[in-house]
Amino acid sequence: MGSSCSEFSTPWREMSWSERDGTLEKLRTFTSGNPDVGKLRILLNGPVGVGKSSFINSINNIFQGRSTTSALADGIGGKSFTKKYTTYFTDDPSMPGSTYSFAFTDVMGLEGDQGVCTSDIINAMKGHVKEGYEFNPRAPLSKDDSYWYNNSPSLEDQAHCLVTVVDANKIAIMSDETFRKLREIRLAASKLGKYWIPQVVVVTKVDELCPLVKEDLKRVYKCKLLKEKMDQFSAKVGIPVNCILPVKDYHNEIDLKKDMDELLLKALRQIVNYANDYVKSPSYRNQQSL
Ligand SMILES: Nc1nc2c(ncn2[C@@H]2O[C@H](COP(=O)(O)OP(=O)(O)OP(=O)(O)O)[C@@H](O)[C@H]2O)c(=O)[nH]1
Ligand SMILES: [Mg+2]
Repeated sequence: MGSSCSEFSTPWREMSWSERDGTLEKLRTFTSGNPDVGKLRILLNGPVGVGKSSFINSINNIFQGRSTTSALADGIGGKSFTKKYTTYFTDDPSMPGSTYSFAFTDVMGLEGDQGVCTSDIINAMKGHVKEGYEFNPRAPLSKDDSYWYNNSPSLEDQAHCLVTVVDANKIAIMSDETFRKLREIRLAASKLGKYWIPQVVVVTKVDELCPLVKEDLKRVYKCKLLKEKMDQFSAKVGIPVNCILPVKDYHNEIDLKKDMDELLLKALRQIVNYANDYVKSPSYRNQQSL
């Protein structure tokens, strides 16, 4: 890293850096393509402390036009700070009481023996986990727990896009165990009956990976190191690189920054499109539960 950071002469992915306002407007007025699904549910997962909650807060900041803290992020890594299955809606400031047509579900991080069990994430994906459930790393949610286990989830209870969040700086040192868990979750997403839940990867903390990117976020697609990390992650988990999107979350900024918003909204637009394709597909229209 540091001075050894090198760049491609031209960006390897096209990015106009002037789509924020247009994308924001489209997302503000967007409605789900399936009348049975009011809110597209985006399920976040990934290792502890990678910026899952910060990503939700960042998106909320953009839509509120100011700094917010709805999905509380933690300043100290280690154990997972988020412990409950919690769904976050984004308020529409132009219409008090109403929220936009996408919602994020935040779950506990999955690293090591202090992380959430993969079966809990898989159950969350299928819509079996009820709102407010507190994850227990030592014991996954049981089918017999009728208070917290939803036996007959509707399409709306299920995840419509699985978003795996990873820290750009940690990809090289992620344990085999974490990769195994991520792969298991990915395979489960592809094996839900004949249905395939779309998956997107959000790579956070790109500012910490490379000083040139930290200085100017527009250099993100020129950074060789980041491209290497994304390729590495893609190969290990089996997710195509075009489904992997780098961002810098809002964490210590007070004011909104346009380039950060461009990357965050590019990611959100792809996530919402995939989620909508999923609920719009004729195979799901009449399907009540998995
Ligand atoms: N530099 C930088 N720091 C970030 C970024 N995203 C998140 N952080 C910081 O990383 C730390 C962890 O962020 P969280 O959002 O709490 O992570 P999490 O994945 O929700 O963590 P758990 O709920 O504990 O699993 C916080 O100190 C954030 O401020 C980013 O893009 N860049
Ligand atoms: Mg969290």
